[in-house]
Amino acid sequence: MKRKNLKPQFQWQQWKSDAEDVAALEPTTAARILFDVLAINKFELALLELKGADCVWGPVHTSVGQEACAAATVAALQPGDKIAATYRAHHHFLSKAMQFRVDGAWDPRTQPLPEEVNEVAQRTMAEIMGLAPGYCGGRGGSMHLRYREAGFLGSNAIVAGGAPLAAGAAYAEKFLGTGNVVVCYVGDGALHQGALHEALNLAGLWQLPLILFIENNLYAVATSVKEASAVEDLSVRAAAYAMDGYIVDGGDPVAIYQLVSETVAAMRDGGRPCVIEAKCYRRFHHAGDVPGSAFRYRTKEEEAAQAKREVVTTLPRLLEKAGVVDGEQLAHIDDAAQQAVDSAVAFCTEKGEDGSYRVRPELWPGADTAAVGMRSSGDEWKNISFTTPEELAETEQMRYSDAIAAITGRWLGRDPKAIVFGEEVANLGGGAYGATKGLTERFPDRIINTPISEGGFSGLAFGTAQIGMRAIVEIMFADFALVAADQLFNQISKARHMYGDTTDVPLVVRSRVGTGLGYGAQHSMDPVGLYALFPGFRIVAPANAFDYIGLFNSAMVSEDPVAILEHNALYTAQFPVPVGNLDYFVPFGSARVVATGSDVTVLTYGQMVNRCLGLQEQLAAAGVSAEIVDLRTLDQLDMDYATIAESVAKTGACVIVEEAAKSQGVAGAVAERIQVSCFDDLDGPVIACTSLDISTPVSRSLELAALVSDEQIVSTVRDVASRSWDEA
Ligand SMILES: Cc1ncc(C[n+]2csc(CCOP(=O)(O)OP(=O)(O)O)c2C)c(N)n1
Ligand SMILES: [Mg+2]
Repeated sequence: MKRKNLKPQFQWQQWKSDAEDVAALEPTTAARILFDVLAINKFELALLELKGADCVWGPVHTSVGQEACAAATVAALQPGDKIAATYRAHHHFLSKAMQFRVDGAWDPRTQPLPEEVNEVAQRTMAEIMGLAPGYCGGRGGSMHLRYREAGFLGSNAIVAGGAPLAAGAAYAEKFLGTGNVVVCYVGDGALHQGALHEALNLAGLWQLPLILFIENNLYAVATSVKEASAVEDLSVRAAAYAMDGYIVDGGDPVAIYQLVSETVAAMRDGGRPCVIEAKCYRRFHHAGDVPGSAFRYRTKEEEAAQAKREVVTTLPRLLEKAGVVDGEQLAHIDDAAQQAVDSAVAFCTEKGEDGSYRVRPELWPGADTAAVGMRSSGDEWKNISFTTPEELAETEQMRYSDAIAAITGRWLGRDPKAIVFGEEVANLGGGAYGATKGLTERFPDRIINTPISEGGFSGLAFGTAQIGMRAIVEIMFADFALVAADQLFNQISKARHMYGDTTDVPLVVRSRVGTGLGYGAQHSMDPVGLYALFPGFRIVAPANAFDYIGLFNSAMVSEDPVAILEHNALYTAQFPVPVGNLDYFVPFGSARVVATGSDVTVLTYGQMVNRCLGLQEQLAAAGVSAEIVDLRTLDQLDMDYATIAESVAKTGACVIVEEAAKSQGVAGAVAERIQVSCFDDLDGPVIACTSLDISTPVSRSLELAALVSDEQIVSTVRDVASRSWDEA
């Protein structure tokens, strides 16, 4: 056996500064880093005091001990660079926001504190305390901070959840040629999450301008790195993703600054992404002001040894020794930091008669604003006129899948920032089912094949959308949404509301509903109820090519995420579409009566519209006059209850027909609303006619038995029409 030792292709280095490096640091930069370190430290201690006075709702995850990881990194960034952070993010946020508001010309050694710094401290503290003047109106709080203008894309309460978004932001910066880079902060605990590895794989694959900055503070809550990982130097994993890895002392801001400066400069020039691992330590337990030793997962001795390394004490001494600041200047900087924090405390709180702090009551957001900002204002469709099929004279037949490819191509041609991500989308002559047919040749840089990582590329697409691109994500089978669930639902769907309506999420997620193919339990789900659980999503299920084109056009204008559910059986079907016109719009929130009737209202959507229309004759033969309504938009906020109510007022009876398994559909929620709002018009209960409440079996006979059948639809509609509720 021949054996050969292989050399890793990528470098893995440890950086440590010496006196020369300190002396070489530009004095204003050094002073600025020191100011940030002191301000962050004082800010956190003030926050803990306010927590003690019951002024902060929720956990306080402080960055005490880790201040330099933010201060020295941000000092090496440009205002246009972006940060995506973990939930322990006060330090990143304060540094980035202060950098944005106060440029590098401010010398904290001698000049007075700029009012902008006070404002940052005030609004950051207000956000963390859940108060209206905060950056997200108090809704996001500490774990969901966001300040778009400053390039702070969000702190994130899902460990590693922000990594795909960071990779996506980096993708967009590279694609748009801005020269900006993205820093993604995570803790050591995040290194064991799939989302992080999917993001790193994509960043390495596409050589994105991304720094993964690991603050390895040795613990994730009370679990040590040793207990969680076979390797303690987590940056070794960088090599697996074609990245360089670096280890640096989190208490060595000079090394951090130099390292970030050099790697960022290389990246702006097309260099590869990297992983920086800062070995650091948090003074306190995971949250609050008690030390970790109180919970016995670390010792008092370890904490005492680490306390000596805290940058808040070492950096002033280091800079004084190097002659960068003198004693008087140190006092000036320390004072300025204290002033900023005092101004924040005074802004957010007042002292009660007993001398204790309390929140200024006028700063609470009004209860009436709790549900504000779920959706965009709708202004994006303000100047758009909508079309009905009746208005279009000349039509031609078009395959449903061809309509998808045609309208996608239309948008890629019209909007240079539109882009498609998905598995195999650039292969097989148009993806797994022809939805990108002919587009790879026309738009080779925007039909992007992804590795099999639904969470990674959905989150990455979300990140591109945060930087102004308009991404279309194809999820090959709808069931795979569950693999991407954190990105689709915790991140994409919640982002607008969670960040206090400070962000648009222009993203289209297309997905195939694969029932009736013998693909079984994990490829046959109709996920409509899943998406509907998260009201950030607009959901459409076009029943024909005409609606597909019109609804897709509306989706591509939408500032909210839109899920388009495409039933497999539709792809090969032909439908009339207007000749030579792809530019008409079908509105969201507009159901369509596709057959009029007087005995019973049948609400349905997607492929089931065509099935129900096909059963009209049988129903008529049974003496039933059914009014069939294509719901078209399926999320509760957009559900067209006006059209539904009008129909129910006429018929007095209602059946909801859907192919989804009973507990995975929307019939339950729709029925509840109809029963409440149309109670006086109804002769009896609203009945749901759905597939069995099981995951679809493979066996042809069992799949048939599972899915809602024509006989079942006809008999249910007939029974409800004849007011035989027991039979229905
Ligand atoms: C997906 C997910 N799992 C678990 C948690 C609960 N949790 C919050 S923080 C945390 C520890 C994170 O540790 P680390 O990444 O090392 O960051 P650190 O707290 O040390 O800064 C855990 C388990 C979470 N927020 N998200
Ligand atoms: Mg940790």
